[in-house]
Amino acid sequence: MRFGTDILRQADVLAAFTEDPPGVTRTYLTPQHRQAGDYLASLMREAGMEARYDALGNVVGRYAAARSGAPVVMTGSHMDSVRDAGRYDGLFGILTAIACVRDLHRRGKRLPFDFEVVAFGDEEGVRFGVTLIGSKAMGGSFDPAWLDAKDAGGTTLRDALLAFGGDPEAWRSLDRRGKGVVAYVESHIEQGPVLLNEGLPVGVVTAIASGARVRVSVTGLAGHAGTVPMGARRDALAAAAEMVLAVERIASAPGAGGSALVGTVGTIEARPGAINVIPQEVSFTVDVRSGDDAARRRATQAMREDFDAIARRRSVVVTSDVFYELPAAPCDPALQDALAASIARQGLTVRRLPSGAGHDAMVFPPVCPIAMLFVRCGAGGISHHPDETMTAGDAEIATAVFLDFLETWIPRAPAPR
Ligand code: HGY
Ligand code: MN
Ligand code: MN
Repeated sequence: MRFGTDILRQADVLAAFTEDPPGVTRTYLTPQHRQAGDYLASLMREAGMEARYDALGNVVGRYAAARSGAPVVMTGSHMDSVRDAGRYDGLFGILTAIACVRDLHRRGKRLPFDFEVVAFGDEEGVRFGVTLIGSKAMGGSFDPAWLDAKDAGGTTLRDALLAFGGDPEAWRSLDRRGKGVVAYVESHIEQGPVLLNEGLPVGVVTAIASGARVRVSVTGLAGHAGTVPMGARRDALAAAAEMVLAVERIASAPGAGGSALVGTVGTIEARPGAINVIPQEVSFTVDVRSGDDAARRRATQAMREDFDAIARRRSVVVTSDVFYELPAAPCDPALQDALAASIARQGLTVRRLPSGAGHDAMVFPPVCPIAMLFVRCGAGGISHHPDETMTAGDAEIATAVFLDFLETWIPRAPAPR
């Protein structure tokens, strides 16, 4: 194999840069972020690229065009992970692009565009609760208020950036709008079962689902678990449990609208957290997705209204704050067709499919047209889990498709945005 075996070996090396071995957890601006960034920068340089950290800790590799003043094509993905993650989410998109450049450089070939490969430092938002930090700065939607966001230890994003050697005040310098970028094309594992179930190694993404994230806080009244009668309680956790089931009910309702509406409560915390005390404070988060923005907004509103009704009935107080909202990101039809043609040239069936997962690509539409190439996941398509897996053969095919796209796609001048 030209690419696949190396890519999986490199992913194994990166998996060792983790905060909680043998699991894979790598969060923003940590020593593990630095280890992964240094390793990826070394792979980029070996492949014939310039590579550097930018002000927000992303690693930016560049393979210059044959001529100066050429347009820019960007790719990349994220080098951070969720907790107890797999080893291909994000990283595959970086490694496959570096493999393409290594092959071009070995053949002494340059492209009709500057090719930028970005390893984003934070897409998952695990440490500071803010997601897509690097890509949003490049896409022009960075909010400087995030610099005051704090991690669990009370460190602000600003201080963590300074400690990492970044420059928090230079976030504007990352903005790629109006900078000659003509396309952003990201490769990523599917993180679902569609390609696996249909026996296909790769697919072309049609759109990236919209998402909203809600922080919910429920306040009741603590009390002695042995003495407070059931009818006199204001149990914050029992109320929150009803709210969690409301999320599931609303997201599962037939005709809830929109393609693949999903709702997830991924985190919940009860305080004081003692076995013999009625919970007084509960905080949890809701993640709502759909390919249809209106359906996602309707579902989120219905959930919040249910939370209020449950709180009234149980005499507790609930607050809910939508702290993250991103519209669905359609993929450019011409770029989709170019990826489809590259897949067809490999003699493969072309399958177009939506992405239920969010990706760095989804914040690039203000910069340029976007597209994504999916590669099959094994183990039922599981992801955000240690069992996440892919094969060297599929990594080989996806990289060959991406390389074909890079060598055949002709950039148009950047459209005014
Ligand atoms: O949540 C997502 O869809 C992505 O993995 N950050
Ligand atoms: Mn992820
Ligand atoms: Mn990802």
